[in-house]
Amino acid sequence: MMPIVLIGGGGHAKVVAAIIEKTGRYQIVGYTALAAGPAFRDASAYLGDDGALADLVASGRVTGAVLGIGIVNLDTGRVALHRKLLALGLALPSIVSPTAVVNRDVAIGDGTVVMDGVVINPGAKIGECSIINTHAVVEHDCTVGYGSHIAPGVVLCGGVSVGAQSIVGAGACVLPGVQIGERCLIGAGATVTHDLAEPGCYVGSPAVRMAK
Ligand code: JB3
Repeated sequence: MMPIVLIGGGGHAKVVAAIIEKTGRYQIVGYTALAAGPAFRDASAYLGDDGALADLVASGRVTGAVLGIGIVNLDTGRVALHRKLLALGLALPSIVSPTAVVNRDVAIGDGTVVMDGVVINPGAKIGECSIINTHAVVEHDCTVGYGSHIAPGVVLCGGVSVGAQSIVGAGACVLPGVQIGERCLIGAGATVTHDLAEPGCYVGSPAVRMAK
């Protein structure tokens, strides 16, 4: 089993750790975070902040890493960490829950996590370093860009595309063929009925852009 380090010690890491254990394919050596967090009851699982990563790699204690951070701002958080982990030469496996339904000819990028109860249908392409969160539906021929987060209970209808570093909030619904651009934040429960090209925050049904 590949010895891995989990990045993050909060709520999202707790769920990702449970899914990793269910896959039975990885050994979680521990986690790094800004401070010890609730992800693991065993205090010794906390390996320090990211400054500890280089030694963990050099000693051979870990050969892979999984991003266990959910909501962080688009600029710094998960994407910056993803690049840092790659630079350290760590493998970044994609983690797919055994309870997810991932159909044939679906592509899932490295470092992406697919959580419990997700359905991904044929022809869908999920980019690297993304989160497809609990019970989301990603219909046929959808694309989800690099470093994006599809929150719990979202429905992406057929042929939808979501750009890089965008977040589709919990329970939102995106209608067939709609194109959402990069660095968009879609509010929870929104209904997206037409293309949204400009980065920004969109809320409501139909979703409209929030004034800055
Ligand atoms: O809504 C759902 C289902 N999940 C939410 C998820 C998507 O986002 C969850 O309820 C939370 O709102 C959030 O989860 P997350 O990212 O785990 O948030 P929080 O519980 O605040 O924990 C953040 C963790 O990231 C803490 O352990 C921080 O120490 C850690 N962290 C922040 N920046 C970092 C860094 N850890 C490392 N290793 N490096 C960092 O740069």
